[in-house]
Amino acid sequence: MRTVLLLLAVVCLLALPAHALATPVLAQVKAGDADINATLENFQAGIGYYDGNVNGHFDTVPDEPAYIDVDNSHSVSYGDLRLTAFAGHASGVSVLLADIDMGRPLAMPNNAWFLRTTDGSWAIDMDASSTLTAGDIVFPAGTPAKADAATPGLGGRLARVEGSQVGMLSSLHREHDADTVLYAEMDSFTTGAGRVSAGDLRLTPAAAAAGAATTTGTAASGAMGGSDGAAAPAAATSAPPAWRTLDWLLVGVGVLNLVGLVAVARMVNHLRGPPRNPFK
Ligand SMILES: [Ca+2]
Ligand SMILES: [Ca+2]
Ligand SMILES: [Ca+2]
Repeated sequence: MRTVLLLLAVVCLLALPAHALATPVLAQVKAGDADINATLENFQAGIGYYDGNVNGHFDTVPDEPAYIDVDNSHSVSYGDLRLTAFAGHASGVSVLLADIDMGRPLAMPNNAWFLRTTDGSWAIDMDASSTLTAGDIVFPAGTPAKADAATPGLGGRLARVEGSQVGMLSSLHREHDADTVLYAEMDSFTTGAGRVSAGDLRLTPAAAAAGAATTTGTAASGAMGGSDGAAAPAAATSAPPAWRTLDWLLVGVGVLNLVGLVAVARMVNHLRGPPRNPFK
C-alpha cells in the first residue's frame, strides 16, 4: 500500500506544470522586468494582411489573416508574426518556411500600429479610423485576435502614444528568427529610446514561449555574439517568468490531492484492523 501511495504522490508532483501559463504574446514592459535597459536594434517593419478577395479591405468574411511584417517585405515571410489564426496556425505564432501562407502578398494599411484603447489595453487600427472597430486587432490576455461585434469597447477612441513610431520595431540583436522577442518602443524621442524601458511593448512569439528552454538559449547566444559585449539582454531573456495565481492554485490542488490520498489510505488501514500475527 505504501509503495502505491508513494508512486501516486510522485505522479501527482510530476503532473504539476512548472509554469502553467504561457508568456503573453503582447506585454507592456514594467520597471523591474529582467530585460529592462537592454540595448535595442531598431528596424523598419509593418502591419499587413492577406487580401484574399482583393477588395482592398481587411475582411472578417472571408477571414483574412493579418501579420506583423517583421522584415517589411510586404509579403508573408519567415519570422513574420501572425496576428490572427490562419490555416491551422494559432495567432501569435511566427511564420515558418513550410507554412501554407508563406510567400503570399500583403496589403499594408496606412498607419496601422499599436494604439491605446480607452481601457488602457492595446489595439492595431486596421482601417485608420482611430476608433476601435470590428476587424481591428485586439490583445485579450495578450494574445492577438480580430475584434468582432462582441469585442468590448467597440467605438472607443484609439490613441497614439507620443513616442511610438509607426513601423519601428526593435530586437535585442539585428538578426531575427521565428522565436526572436520583438519590441515596439513607446518612448523613441526621449531618454528611453534605443533600449528596453517601462511602457515599451514586448512581443514574444508563441512558439518561443512554448519552447522557452531552447529559444532563450538561441537569443542569448545571438546577443552575446554582438560586438557591444553587453550580456545584459542575454540574462534578461533567460530569466524564468514569475509564478502566477494559476500556478499556485494548481500546486494547491496537487497538495490537496496528496492529503486526500493519505486520508483514504489511513481509513483503509483502520478498517482492516491491526495486522494478524502469523505465529498464532
Ligand atoms: Ca479583403
Ligand atoms: Ca514579410
Ligand atoms: Ca524604450
